[in-house]
Amino acid sequence: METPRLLEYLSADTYLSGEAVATRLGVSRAAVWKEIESLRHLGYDVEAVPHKGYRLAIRPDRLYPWEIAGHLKTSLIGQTVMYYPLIESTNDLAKMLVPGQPEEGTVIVAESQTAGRGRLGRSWSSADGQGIWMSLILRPRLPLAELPKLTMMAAVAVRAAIADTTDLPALIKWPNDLLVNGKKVCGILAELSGEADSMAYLILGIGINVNQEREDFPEELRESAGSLRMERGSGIDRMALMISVLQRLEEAYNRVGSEGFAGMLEDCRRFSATIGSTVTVRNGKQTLTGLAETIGEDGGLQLTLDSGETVSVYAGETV
Ligand code: BT5
Repeated sequence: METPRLLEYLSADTYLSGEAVATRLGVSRAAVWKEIESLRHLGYDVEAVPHKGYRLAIRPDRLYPWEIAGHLKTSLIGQTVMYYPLIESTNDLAKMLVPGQPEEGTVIVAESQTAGRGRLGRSWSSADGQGIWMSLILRPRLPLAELPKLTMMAAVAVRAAIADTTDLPALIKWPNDLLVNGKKVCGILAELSGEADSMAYLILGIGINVNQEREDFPEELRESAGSLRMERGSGIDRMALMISVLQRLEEAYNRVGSEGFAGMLEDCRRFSATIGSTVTVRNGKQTLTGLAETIGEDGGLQLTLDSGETVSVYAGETV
């Protein structure tokens, strides 16, 4: 999608006459009218007042790349944003892009997904215009064994962004969920793509429930899932949250690059919903129940089993 040229000229504070717009764009008045119509089609409320001209009254609640670019202060993450009103799954598209060696930091964002995915082929409910459904393409120069820690890095970054934008205290449910008041508000799906060496791509799929109401979730999720709006009791500015997510991701990624994972893992422990509780972890055919003691330097969740034995698990889900 191309940035509508008119947006450069229209503002919320002043009126600009049709003639002035036409001169600046070097087009006819009729062409200006057509461009105004296409802006309206994108959801912009362009006010037209006789003898005064045009004013941009309201910007739509859409995650348009040019709006993101206007606010973003990163140098890697989100420098390219691909936007889709409707897509099957942003992770699927990211995987298709990878053979073409996309720029590291490329973000794919959609208003709605028809086949949003969780882990193990589970589906992810992606209500239209009410969440942030995005995939980030990274090319970390790290050994393969370290890559799972980047899922936790994403959880730490999104937690901070939620705190910045909403003041809600999100906690990290090991390894890839964020909970607010016990409700799942975010899930992360990390997938490796490309050559299975240290130059592999990592696709971080992030789904954040932002402005849904209870009825917007399928019935079977209404007990376990929540949105930031439901937990805060008022609507959330998705654009502000999106910007904060990208900025926090860049900070976290830079920090891992310069200092390694220690600080990030410390944040993971500090904001953990898992440590200190008795949890059951399912990992393939294995199911382990024990007290979650801590998250080790290797990213594993350390459990003390009933037998007294201590084990570390590196993947799976806590139930
Ligand atoms: C996850 O999987 O939590 C990872 C979800 C990642 C979604 C993003 S959206 C952008 C990108 N593109 C994609 O196609 N996916 C990523 P998992 O831990 O397997 O949890 C999946 C389970 O969470 C489902 O089986 C449901 O029980 C529940 N669930 C589904 N949709 C949900 C939602 N919107 N909010 C909370 N829980 C949900």
